[in-house]
Amino acid sequence: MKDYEEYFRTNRLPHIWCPGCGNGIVMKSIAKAIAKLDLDQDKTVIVSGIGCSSRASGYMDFDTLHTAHGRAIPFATGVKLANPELNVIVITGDGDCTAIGGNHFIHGARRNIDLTVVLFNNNIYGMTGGQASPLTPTSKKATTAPYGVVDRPFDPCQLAQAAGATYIARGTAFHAAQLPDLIAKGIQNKGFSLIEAITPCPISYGRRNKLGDSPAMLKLMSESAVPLTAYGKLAPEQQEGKFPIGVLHESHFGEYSKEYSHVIERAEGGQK
Ligand SMILES: Cc1ncc(C[n+]2csc(CCOP(=O)(O)OP(=O)(O)O)c2C)c(N)n1
Ligand code: SF4
Repeated sequence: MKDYEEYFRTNRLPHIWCPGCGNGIVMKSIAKAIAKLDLDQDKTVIVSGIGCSSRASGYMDFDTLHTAHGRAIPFATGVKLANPELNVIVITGDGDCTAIGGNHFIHGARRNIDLTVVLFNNNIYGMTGGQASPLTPTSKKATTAPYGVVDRPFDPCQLAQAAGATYIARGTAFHAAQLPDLIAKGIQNKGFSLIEAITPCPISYGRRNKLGDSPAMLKLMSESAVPLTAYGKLAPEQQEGKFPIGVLHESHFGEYSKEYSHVIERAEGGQK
């Protein structure tokens, strides 16, 4: 079994991330999950969109695809259908996954295609300087909402569950010891898996919203995140400002590339 550090392209360092950014914690958690499962490096593909978080694919020593903004899931779908033996991991930001890529996200989950989507949720468009995303909480400030966001954010985990994803988990950069296990379970699920990783962006989000520096943002995560079972026991008013972490949903449904192979067999056999 390899040490997780062997999964990085160290010649690509230093990375572009700001001091205090949580993206490195989430990227390391993906590498640790791969090391834990001892995945074949030559059969593991990492696909990302565009954004600060999506730059992670360039630092990871696998076959990697840094695609177009919002389009990581379609590219990953193509990779998986072309070679269902591959482990395909998607790295995506909250804007990438739920704004411009929102429809792909919903339909990836609906198909239950075997992708492991790690959603780096920093609640903002980090790379382009702080525009609001569909996961920016109501009343928080963004360059596109200097007086506060009016829209309600949606919950990407509930959205994925409603659309048909068969494994859903949420973790945070503060709970760095738990995150690799949540990701590893997602990789093991033969279907569409979502791991929402809540991560601090002190520059484009925290600063504008007076949330303090990165340690202060991590502290806030530690106070707001509650393990699922304990969260379920809280009264609605106690749940205010808090969110559940851990494995949130598991179910079974036919995996898309496998189902599609039956279509190919039928077509080759001349059956309808
Ligand atoms: C089609 C297209 N539209 C817009 C952009 C500009 N753009 C680059 S990254 C980005 C948002 C990044 O935010 P997010 O996906 O949340 O990732 P983060 O940078 O926060 O990790 C945008 C709008 C682009 N590159 N391509
Ligand atoms: S802008 Fe935010 S998300 Fe992007 S590298 Fe800086 S801290 Fe990280």
